[in-house]
Amino acid sequence: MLIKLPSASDCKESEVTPESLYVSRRAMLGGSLAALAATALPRWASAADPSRYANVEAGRAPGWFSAKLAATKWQAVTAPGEATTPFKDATHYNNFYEFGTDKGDPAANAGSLKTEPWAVVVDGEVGKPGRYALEDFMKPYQLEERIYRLRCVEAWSMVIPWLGFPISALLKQVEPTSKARYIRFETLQDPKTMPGQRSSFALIDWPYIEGLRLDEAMNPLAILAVGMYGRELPNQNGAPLRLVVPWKYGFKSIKSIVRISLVEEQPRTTWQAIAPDEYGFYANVNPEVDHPRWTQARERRLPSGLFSPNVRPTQMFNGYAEEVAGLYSGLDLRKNY
Ligand SMILES: Nc1nc2c(c(=O)[nH]1)N[C@H]1C(S)=C(S)[C@@H](COP(=O)(O)O)O[C@H]1N2
Ligand SMILES: [Mo]
Repeated sequence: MLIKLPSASDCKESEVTPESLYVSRRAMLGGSLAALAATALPRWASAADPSRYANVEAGRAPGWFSAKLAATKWQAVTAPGEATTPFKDATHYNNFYEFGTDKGDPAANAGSLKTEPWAVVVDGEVGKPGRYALEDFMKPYQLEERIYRLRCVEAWSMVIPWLGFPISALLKQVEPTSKARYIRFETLQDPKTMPGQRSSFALIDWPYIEGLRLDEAMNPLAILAVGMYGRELPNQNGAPLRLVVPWKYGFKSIKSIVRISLVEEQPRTTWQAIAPDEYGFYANVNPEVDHPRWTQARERRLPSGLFSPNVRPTQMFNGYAEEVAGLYSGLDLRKNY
């Protein structure tokens, strides 16, 4: 395959689509699914500044989610000076290879994902392992709105208002043993509803796996999200439960989680397994450490077009250095990319 090298001065979409190079387009079968529901005023409009949520498509939240929403801590973390990415962009420009390799594929195909009922297994080095219905899994947690920058390793970025809770709260519930050093996350594996998993060409060894060091997972910025833009997660964004780690490249933020394990050894994560020279376990956003094929010094903030590419400098740890730099003191970030 011919790979066009981007010049150092730009990061156009046409030149940086690295992750999809690894997943065959021929995998995609089936057509478009569920017609989108009509736009409606979100139910929670009174709970927060409604102007932030103009044009958010109404979802079909399960009862437990609606109940939680009423007790949400709105704007628990904001992104000062940043405009929230329009809902339309955040839900129609996605990476979710289980549903295809083009940015529009997840929105077109993820309607087949069945998110109810949904079970989450917690196992490994924990005092309290278990298998929970999502509704029960969520019981102990208050939802918080976290407005975070999301920076993909492909050099585009967004600003998304998530609804979730800190992983530290989960760890308190499940009681990691003294042997636990990492947390490992696993996405649903279901070739029947995930057409990308039916491909015999894709290099991804399904299911998608991600992981964090335990101290990274304990950082208050690391959350598990069940919603965004004041509603439940759309399927293409990783419904019904996903990770969000805002100081790391987007591929760490694994979608549609069915299993969370506390483990002794560093997990073998999906992108690291595919191309270890390009994608590391840490994957901290770092403008000074380039990807072998393009610069990471800049990013395209969506929405971004030919005439207004909206390119801006990338910030160390995606702008969260104050909160997370201490996790990596003494670590060579060039070697541990
Ligand atoms: N299971 C799974 N999780 C995934 C991915 C994926 O392909 N499969 N893509 C990752 C990548 S590369 C990015 S940039 C983010 C994108 O999240 P978004 O589509 O909600 O913006 O999801 C991440 N989580
Ligand atoms: Mo990504």
